[in-house]
Amino acid sequence: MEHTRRIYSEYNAWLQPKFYLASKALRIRADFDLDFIHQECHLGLIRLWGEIQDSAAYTLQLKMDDLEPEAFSLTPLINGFEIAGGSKTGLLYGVYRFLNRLAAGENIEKIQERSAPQVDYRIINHWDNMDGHIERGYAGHSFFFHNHKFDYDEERIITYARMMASIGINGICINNVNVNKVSAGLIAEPHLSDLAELAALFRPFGIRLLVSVHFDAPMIVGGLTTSDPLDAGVKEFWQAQSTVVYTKIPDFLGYLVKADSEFRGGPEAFGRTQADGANTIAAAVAPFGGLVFWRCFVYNCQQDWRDQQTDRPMAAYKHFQPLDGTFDENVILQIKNGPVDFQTREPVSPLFSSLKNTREAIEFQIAQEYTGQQIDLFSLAVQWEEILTTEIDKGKQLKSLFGQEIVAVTAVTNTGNNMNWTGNTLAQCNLYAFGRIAWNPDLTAKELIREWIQITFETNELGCLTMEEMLLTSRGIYESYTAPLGIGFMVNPNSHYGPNVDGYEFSHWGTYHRASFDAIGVDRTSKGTGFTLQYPESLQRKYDDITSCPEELLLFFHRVRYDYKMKDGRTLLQYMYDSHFEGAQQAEALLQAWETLENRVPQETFNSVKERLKRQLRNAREWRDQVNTYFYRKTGINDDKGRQIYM
Ligand code: GCW
Repeated sequence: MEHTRRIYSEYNAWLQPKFYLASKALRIRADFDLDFIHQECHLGLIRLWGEIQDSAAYTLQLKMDDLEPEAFSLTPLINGFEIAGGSKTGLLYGVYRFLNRLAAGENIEKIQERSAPQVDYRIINHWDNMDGHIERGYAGHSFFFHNHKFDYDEERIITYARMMASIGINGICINNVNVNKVSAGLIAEPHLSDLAELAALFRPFGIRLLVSVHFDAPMIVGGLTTSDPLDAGVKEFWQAQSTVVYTKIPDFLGYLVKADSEFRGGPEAFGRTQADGANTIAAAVAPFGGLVFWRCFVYNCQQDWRDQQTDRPMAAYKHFQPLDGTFDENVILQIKNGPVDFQTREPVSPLFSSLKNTREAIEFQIAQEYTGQQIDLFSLAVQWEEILTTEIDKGKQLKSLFGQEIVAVTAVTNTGNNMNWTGNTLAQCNLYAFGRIAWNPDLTAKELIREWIQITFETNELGCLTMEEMLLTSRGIYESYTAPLGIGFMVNPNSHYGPNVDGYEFSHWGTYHRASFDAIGVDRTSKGTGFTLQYPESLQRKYDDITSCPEELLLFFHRVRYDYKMKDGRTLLQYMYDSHFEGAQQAEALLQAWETLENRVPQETFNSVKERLKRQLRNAREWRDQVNTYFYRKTGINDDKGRQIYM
């Protein structure tokens, strides 16, 4: 037991002992074949109660019941409690949910819940490279790989699997979508045997593994001269190699593919369509019940900034919408939540409303690439709630597609080998919220944030409220001192942290704000680039008309003069100035709020979060000054309130 406690306490995250409730006398009863779940339950209760005194009087009953496969129910009984699941995995979810609710301080007699996930696949994507470096990783190195091979601490993997299962994750893709020559070999020996061993560690937790595969694997791994998906030899390669994979790992979930995207090979290089590419690989895994997650992040990343015709957000739709209905049943198109690239604010990708006969996965990014890099505070739950409740067609919200066209929810994770998993302890909240929202998109940001705080910290109501307020406001604060109104980017090239207004303005990535002396933004209306035409008519009209376009997306859809009057009467320019001055001030308020939590959270957590909030404040001031100076120099117009702008 000592040993197990050590695992829990070393890795500071939910499901770790934040406090011991008084030990409880109870007996756990389970069907004879539920050993593993019984153990997990026992372990969790020991964690919370210090010890369990065996007594027949109070019984915790674990059982299988007639529920949907992954569903569970939690029911208090007279002198006992019942956790039931529609399958072993369902029961395991029930056990973790029960433990988490106890950890949040709830009274066992009041815990009652019945729950089933709305989508079948809830998946974490790691962008881990086999050399150990994580692309867009802000919490240390990979805990799977080191030095071009598998290299992991088994205990950490088990703790991780438990953590992920406790929020309902059932699929994990362990390597970066940017597959290189080494990781292309994950589907072949010698790596495949190691992959099988790792899969075995996750299996008891109901988690199936996937890997990102290289579209050119037929050449890299198979030694062929082509990867043309319609070539007979290429088809044979995928079939033979997949047979090898499934022989080793019969419950392998499948492949994730980034093709024709950011210098990656793909079907279009051979004059074939995205469907040709996806279907060839899908046919190879279909006999084994495998899936192909095919990313829609396809655009021209070699654009000339002089070219005003090409509009990057339009690309995914252009490539995929015409192919609707032509993908095999086991292909799932994986679509980023917005049409550009995980910015602080974007509209919802028009692919969601326009693909009618294709199975889809929505892809979020928990790794805070453009949202503060786990230095600046940014609660993604707030952003996700907005996205999921966005209207995508006459009164229909995006989340209504869950369990319909959207069969999977995926996200790029924010974890690494830092002791606390996510670098910034408060960023754990995003990881937790992702799993919960993938399970149930009706949960609000406020609920998710509160749950996580209560499970993770032992603090009084005031402490909880302080943290809750910090997290709830964090997204708006970050947005206001960076690139608000949907304009996006303005970041330092490559690192994507810190301000650089023209950092991407004359580059080939297609992300231009096109600021001049009198206006800023790209006209994406039906009279401009035509992007809005990719939406159903009601939305197209809403976005086209500058007066009905949601103001927070103003500069995503419209090119606007600086003297344009915003809804509250301020000019656009004044709005920009205010936003940056106020955002930097609020960043300071975040730091002050955190300072009130000293002695209410573990000292180490207090110190490291404080350090990050100080860095955030420096960052916010830098953004404020660079952006304000930039617009002052373009326009020569002063701030109404006469605050300091550097000339
Ligand atoms: O936002 C970009 C990132 C790349 C990433 C790419 C993608 C893994 O900057 O690092 O590549 O998106 O989603 O494929």
